Amino acid sequence: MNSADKRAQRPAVIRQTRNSRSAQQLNEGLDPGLEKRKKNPDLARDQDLSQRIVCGPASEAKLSQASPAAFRPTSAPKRPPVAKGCSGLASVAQLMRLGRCKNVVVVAGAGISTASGIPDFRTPGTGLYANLDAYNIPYPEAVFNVDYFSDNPQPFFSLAKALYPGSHRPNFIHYFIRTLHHKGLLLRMYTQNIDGLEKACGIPDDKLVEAHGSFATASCHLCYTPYPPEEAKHAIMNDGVPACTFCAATVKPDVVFFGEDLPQKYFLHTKDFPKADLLIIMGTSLQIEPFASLVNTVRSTVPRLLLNRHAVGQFERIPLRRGDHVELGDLENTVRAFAEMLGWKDEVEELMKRQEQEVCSS
Ligand code: CNA
Repeated sequence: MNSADKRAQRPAVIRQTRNSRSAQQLNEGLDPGLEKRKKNPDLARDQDLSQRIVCGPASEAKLSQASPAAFRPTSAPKRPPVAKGCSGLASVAQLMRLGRCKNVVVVAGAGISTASGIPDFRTPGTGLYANLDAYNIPYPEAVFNVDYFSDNPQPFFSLAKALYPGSHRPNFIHYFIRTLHHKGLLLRMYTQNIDGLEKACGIPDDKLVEAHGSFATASCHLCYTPYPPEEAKHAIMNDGVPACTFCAATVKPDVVFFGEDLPQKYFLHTKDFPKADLLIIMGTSLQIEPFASLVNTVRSTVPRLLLNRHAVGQFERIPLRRGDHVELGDLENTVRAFAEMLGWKDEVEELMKRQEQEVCSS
């Protein structure tokens, strides 16, 4: 059976692909600025940021076109930090203490794992996009471009070596989310992260949607034949290239690349978001679709709390949507403050200490 037959035999499913507009254009060969960006990586980064925003909801696109500088990593946030004493955090903590939030949806990105020592994408200086020289690629997103991978898997494999689960441990933020689950308040966590730290801290599988896949499984990037994940890891960690046992094409961990389908579990969002009574958005720049638009699908009366270093997406707007709250600053400090307001700090710390000790002693 050839790979086309194999693809035809896959069950009919609803498909949603991971996208940024720039990646889409590159896949379609419609990217007139590519040559210029190859010569000037700074221009590449700035263009990628602004193009990606345009692929969000139309209203957001309008906003970003009017003020593209707001999305540049080096510019100061437009929104001043919220004054102490009347912060969004305190308002939401009060709602939670009153028992008004029993179906909490958490949407997270790379910013929840920087405290575990894993760089995010876009933080200037430390983010992976600022440190890609060593990978010798024409533009940052190439590392997650499936066509580029087909020709040259090495840049992704080099990055994978750093990101493979095992060398990093969950931090207070992950354990805070697990505590939400312990208290019966977590409807679901939607993460863009591929580091596996949500599972490592004990958030159960049925409460977790890893929207951009993970390293837990691996398969052929062409015919999708599954491949033993431990063997793939062994090959990649030893600078080898795992090859498909069926068609000999390169195997990759099932991390979702630009243009690839999101896992079927992602579609739980159609049930979860309308049911949510609180949305917490943490550590994401909300630049990757379709994930970024999820935050617009809760009911209009539902409070949304953004915890991040700077305002992103619709949260840059002033005034905010009624029920929107923003708390800016270092995420671990913010989440510690949140836990304290809820009276959960000791519990989270205890849970974290116990589990991390168990891991150390096993
Ligand atoms: P991003 O675009 O790099 O954005 C991260 C956001 O978090 C930025 O707005 C940062 O300002 C913010 N942030 C970072 N550290 C902190 C901190 N300590 N305190 C407060 N805010 C902070 O990453 P996104 O997740 O939005 O982009 C989606 C990509 C990133 C996904 O496809 C992931 O697969 C990919 N990624 C994942 C990991 C991981 O698994 N840990 C690491 C790097 C990239």
